[in-house]
Amino acid sequence: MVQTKVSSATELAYSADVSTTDLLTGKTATSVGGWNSGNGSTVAELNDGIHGGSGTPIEGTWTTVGATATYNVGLGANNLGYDLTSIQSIAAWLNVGFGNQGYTVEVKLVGATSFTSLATVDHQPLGSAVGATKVTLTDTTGALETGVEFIRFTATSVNGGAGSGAFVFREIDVFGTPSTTSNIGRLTLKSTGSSPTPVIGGIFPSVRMLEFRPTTACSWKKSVRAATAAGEPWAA
Ligand SMILES: [Ca+2]
Ligand SMILES: [Ca+2]
Repeated sequence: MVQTKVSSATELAYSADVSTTDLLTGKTATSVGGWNSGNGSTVAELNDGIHGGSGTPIEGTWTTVGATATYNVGLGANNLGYDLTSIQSIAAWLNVGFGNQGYTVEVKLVGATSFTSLATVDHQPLGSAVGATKVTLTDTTGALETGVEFIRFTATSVNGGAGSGAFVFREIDVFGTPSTTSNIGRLTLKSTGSSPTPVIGGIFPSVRMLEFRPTTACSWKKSVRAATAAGEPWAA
């Protein structure tokens, strides 16, 4: 996970960077909660493709600590979800440090029953001044995660709690391509910490049984593998 963080003392510095073609374009959050709807702020402005101007009414989405928005990015062309290639978030305001930003990202993979943490962002270079911030999340592997069907953003406290710890999102853009590799049946181990590193394969001495749960109706094909090494239990 690579977090690229930039900032500007010019409130509208990143106006031209908002995308109108990312995965959230045209989508309505499937679940929302906790946002501040005062002064014209709406949740829809998180992903409406518009940065917006200065001052009120707010042309953006005013956070509260813990406010959430969940989006269904879909199953994609291959019914395997999406490979997320990057996420871009822009915050901006004319004073009181509302151009700083802090949030978490979680994803739910196709076939999964719960969300898992993808990133924690904390970018507060403005102090209490006017300005804008932009964070871009990428990964050296090319994909932040594969097989993603849902993505959830949760605002966290900024400015040391001043202004109720709030800020003003101007846009969140999520970029990706339809997955071509299934997460179903793939065993993925991740290290702990704020930036887990996926490890595919390896030795799993404690694994006795793998359960495969298809998300759509399918037929099973029995495959028998010849034993190539002593002690391979699946070849019995
Ligand atoms: Ca917007
Ligand atoms: Ca957008």
